[in-house]
Amino acid sequence: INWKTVKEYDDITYKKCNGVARIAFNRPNVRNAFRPKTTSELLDAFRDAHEDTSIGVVLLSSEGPSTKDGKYSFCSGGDQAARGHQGYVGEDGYHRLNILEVQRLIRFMPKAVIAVVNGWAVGGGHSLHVVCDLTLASKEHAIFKQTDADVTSFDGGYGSAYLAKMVGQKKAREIFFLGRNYSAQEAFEMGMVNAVIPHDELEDTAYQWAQEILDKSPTSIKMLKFAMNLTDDGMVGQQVFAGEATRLAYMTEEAKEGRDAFLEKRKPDFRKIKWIP
Ligand code: 1HA
Repeated sequence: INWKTVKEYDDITYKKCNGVARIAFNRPNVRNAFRPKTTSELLDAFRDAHEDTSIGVVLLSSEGPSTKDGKYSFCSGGDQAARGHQGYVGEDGYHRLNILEVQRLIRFMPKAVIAVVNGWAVGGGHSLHVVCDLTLASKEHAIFKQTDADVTSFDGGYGSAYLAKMVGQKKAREIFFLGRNYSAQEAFEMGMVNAVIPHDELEDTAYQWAQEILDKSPTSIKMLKFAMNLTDDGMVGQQVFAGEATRLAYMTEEAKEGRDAFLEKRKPDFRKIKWIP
């Protein structure tokens, strides 16, 4: 895969190749925990991938392993060393929780986002994989774990409530209430992982899945993602889905008539349009 670096960051790497963007955590020595700088960089990269019309699939991955002990991690959630009394403190001194904005970008992006879990997916890092459209996990190194209740945190949105839709209420409560470790295989059996992949093949497999998606109709993928989001996202889900419906309506003859009539300062002639059942 001929990845080209898009932009240099401190806490993440950002590359593109052949319709695929790869955004990866790059703090392997703290298990890829995110601090405010990390989330700002993630927002910047995700916004670029969102706007880039040549990109159809985003891989959310991680660099590693740790140079300290050779262990792999996807993401261990909020950096506890950067945590103040009201949130995570950035260089500007403000307390923030903007990983939730990253979650929303993933959720509402009109493209597929694949979590490539090559090691620990813990706390807010676990929630990130939950919100991605698909999850691929390393057979040898992926470990799924929810530590929110160990550190007085709780992702009460997608991380928990949406997880419960995915793995069932009992299992989701077990994951959060007991905070145990789950292997890639166990996560697969629960329904929160799409495939368990030998570690050495994980990145290539994710890229190959992305290429398969890129062979599909972009409008179909987008509408299907938003349709599947809709019932869980309330009025915002309806807004996002309906926005795309509006775009399709704009492409019709009657939309052209409506626009032209306004610009020509005349009454639109919608009578010529058929009421197709
Ligand atoms: O839930 C939310 C939010 C909810 C709503 C709104 C916003 C939210 C934002 C964030 C979050 C959260 O993410 S809360 C959950 C925060 N994360 C954690 O509680 C996980 C903490 N880490 C661990 O439990 C373990 O490190 C581990 C299971 C991921 C890995 O264990 P392991 O392999 O035994 O490694 P360990 O020795 O513990 O860690 C290696 C190094 O990485 C340590 O540093 P060192 O002693 O080498 O100097 C360790 O301190 C560091 N590290 C690991 N995770 C974090 C971390 N440093 C800071 N923050 C971390 N999360």
